[in-house]
Amino acid sequence: MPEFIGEPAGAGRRVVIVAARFNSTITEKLVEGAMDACVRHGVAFEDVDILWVPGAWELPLAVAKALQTDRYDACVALGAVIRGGTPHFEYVAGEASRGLALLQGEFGVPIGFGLLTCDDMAQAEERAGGAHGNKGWDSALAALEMADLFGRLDLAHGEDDDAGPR
Ligand code: INI
Repeated sequence: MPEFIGEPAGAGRRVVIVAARFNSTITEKLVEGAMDACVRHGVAFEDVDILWVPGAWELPLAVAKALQTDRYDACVALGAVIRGGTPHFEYVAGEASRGLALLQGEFGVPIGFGLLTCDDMAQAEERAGGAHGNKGWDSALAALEMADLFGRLDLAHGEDDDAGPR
């Protein structure tokens, strides 16, 4: 039985990082982590575009616009939603997550999910280069692995057109 597993092989791949400016002390670290993961895994520096948007709410639209260009093999969406005293958190975090999940299906391009949803700033810091690692790095790696997986699948089934990096 054929089995497929991707590797985070970035050589020749084009990546778009879409990041929210809201809670920028956190999201800047997520972007650094994602960028570092891409470059260390072979993506050329000039093949990574970074789009900054106001907040997590804006992530799905910016990702959609980026993927419509058909330029990218993988996408990384980064943001930090921190729980406040009102239900606002639930709407922003929930809709941004849902939007990103739907876009993966729509475009067939992997979107690394680096949207932190935390109770407080301390939790976010732990996940942006602290005790729990850097979720920007993790989500970039996942997106590269998925792009590689689909390349292998296409190769195995003779769909060479899409097999390699764009
Ligand atoms: N955006 C975030 O990225 N994180 C948050 O914690 C947040 N909170 O808490 O409000 C947030 N709100 C802004 C929102 O994403 C939009 O940018 C804004 O509503 C304008 O459309």
